[in-house]
Amino acid sequence: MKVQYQDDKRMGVFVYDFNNKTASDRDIQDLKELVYEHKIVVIKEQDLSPHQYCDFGYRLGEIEKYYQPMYHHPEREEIFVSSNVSQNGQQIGVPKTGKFWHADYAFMPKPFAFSMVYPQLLPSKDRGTYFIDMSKVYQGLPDDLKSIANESSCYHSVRRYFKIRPEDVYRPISEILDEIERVTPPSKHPTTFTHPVTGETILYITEGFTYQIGDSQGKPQDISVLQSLLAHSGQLDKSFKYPLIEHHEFELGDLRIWDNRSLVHCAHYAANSEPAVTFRLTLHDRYPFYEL
Ligand code: 7UC
Ligand code: FE
Repeated sequence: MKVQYQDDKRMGVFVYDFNNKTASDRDIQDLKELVYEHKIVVIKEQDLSPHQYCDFGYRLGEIEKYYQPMYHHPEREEIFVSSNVSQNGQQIGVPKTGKFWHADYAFMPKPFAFSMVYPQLLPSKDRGTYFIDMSKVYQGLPDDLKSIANESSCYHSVRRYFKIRPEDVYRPISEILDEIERVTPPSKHPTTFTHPVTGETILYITEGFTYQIGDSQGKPQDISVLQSLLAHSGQLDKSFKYPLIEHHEFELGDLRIWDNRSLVHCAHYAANSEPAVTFRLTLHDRYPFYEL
């Protein structure tokens, strides 16, 4: 495999000449190290069946399938399908997923170390992802916010972005809301944690999932503190012009892997409804998600 580095202004590296079939264990190890160090790795010119994609995923870590079957690929339940295309009148996967600032599974007790997205069908333009490096955000916080963040924890829930399923039609909304709280009760994570590999301090908050900040004991704090931390991160900037926001576009054949501990992301969809399909895999590595 061949690694193409970028200038320091943008995250990520490109990897060419990578073939999972012939890759050594050393190559796989190198890839993982690139993800930790550069946060985004785009492997170019990939041509993988769903099975080959999963084979690759299993070499990088422990794949965890999404908790809701509605997202699953019909042949491989490990693959999360984001798609606005129906086949023979049947919707596969879920349209317009992740169109809000989040980190994958932040609302769960153990979020993923790595997320990978492999586009299958792309609109002619405007399909990509916005990313923010939350370790950079932490570094830039004023001291008073830094110490508040270091001494608090946050609560995260999927409730605002839970997607109504076809079978939910005609159900009372209160029943669905109760089900969300039962199946995915809020998760509590420290507001900052140390990345187990890079040692960086991450500000772990997302506009989509984080709904409350608590003191060191978890007692609710004024919401304005969380709002102010979110504002510093750029996640409230609807124009996406905030300096730490990076837009990374997709090209067919790209397989993107990113560090889901340090980055928050927001999917970017074309305004029209051109067909778009991506396959996602989410993985754990052999480290705890965070060290306290
Ligand atoms: O449909 C979606 O946007 C899925 C989202 C609520 N969860 C993605 C994840 O992995 O946290
Ligand atoms: Fe996501």
